[in-house]
Amino acid sequence: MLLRHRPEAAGLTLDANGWVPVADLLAALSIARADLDVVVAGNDKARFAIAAGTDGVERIRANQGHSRRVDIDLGLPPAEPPALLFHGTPRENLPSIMKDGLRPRSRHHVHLSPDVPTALIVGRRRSADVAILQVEAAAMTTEGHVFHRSDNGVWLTAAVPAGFIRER
Ligand code: HQG
Repeated sequence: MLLRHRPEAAGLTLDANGWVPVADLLAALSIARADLDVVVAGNDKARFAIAAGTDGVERIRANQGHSRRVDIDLGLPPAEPPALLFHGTPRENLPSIMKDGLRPRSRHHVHLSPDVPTALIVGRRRSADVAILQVEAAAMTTEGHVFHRSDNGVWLTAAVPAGFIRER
């Protein structure tokens, strides 16, 4: 939450790539390093990365999913996606998606899953009635759309035009 959506609520400032010193986060949350390690290791989606910078300072960031209002650049290189990627969404969104395509909404990117089971899990966060969409990702790249793969395997792109989407 703090690292992706409201860092300023805890007095934290993310650097341009979304990193914050581990020591600052521990101080802001009043928790011990061991507690943080349990959270990071136990996270089901490997949401967080910890790395030492060239200055020797250990920093932490979220791997993906930042709010658009948090102005950071993950610095992920463009990546060649597989032929198909998947997206799980409440069925009620389908008319709008088939008209306007997939939009990033409040996030920096549209999030796409590498397989159907993962897309189902994402969709079920929001609804019991989930539609699974198939996105022709490789075809999108031939028309200039750029993809990135986050460190936890989520595929990111700016938007998906409706023509590349069909329901499975
Ligand atoms: C929908 C979680 C109508 C879109 C998950 C989705 C994921 C449209 C919702 C990650 C639309 C946005 C991302 C359109 C998009 N018309 N509905 N034109 N375009 N939508 O949460 O993909 O916990 O921002 O289908 O596990 O659900 O954050 O995106 O239902 O990996 O780490 O608008 O969030 O990870 O919802 O989930 P979200 P998402 P974290």
